Amino acid sequence: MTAYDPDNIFAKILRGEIPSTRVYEDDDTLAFMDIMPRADGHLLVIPKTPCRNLLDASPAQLAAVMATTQKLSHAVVNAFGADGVTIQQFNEAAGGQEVFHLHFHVLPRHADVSLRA
Ligand code: DGP
Repeated sequence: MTAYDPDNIFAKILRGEIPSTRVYEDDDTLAFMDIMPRADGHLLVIPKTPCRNLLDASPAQLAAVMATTQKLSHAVVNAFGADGVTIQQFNEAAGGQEVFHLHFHVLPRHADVSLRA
């Protein structure tokens, strides 16, 4: 697998080198709003430590990111009055990944409302 690139966009967001709308942070994870939201409240959860994607992740990184993903899923259901949540996660270009720092999409969902393209 290609090595982790410390100059990927989310690494720059972590270092504060480019702006983002941060919504949650703890010792191990950061969450911020997706710049191209496919649903109102679409956010991204990432580990603070370098990790290219699921195929490169340690059990500890996955545990931390999933715990935050669950916490923020509850938060968006409450904040947006959502009926459900879709979690998306892509690995390598062939798997649809565009930014090569592990991230989980949290997409609040309402009944009968499709995700935007
Ligand atoms: P993917 O790797 O396929 O999961 O797509 C990357 C996602 O990251 C996509 O939904 C758009 C989002 N994104 C890309 N660049 C930026 C950025 O500079 N800031 C923020 N907040 N989100 C970004």
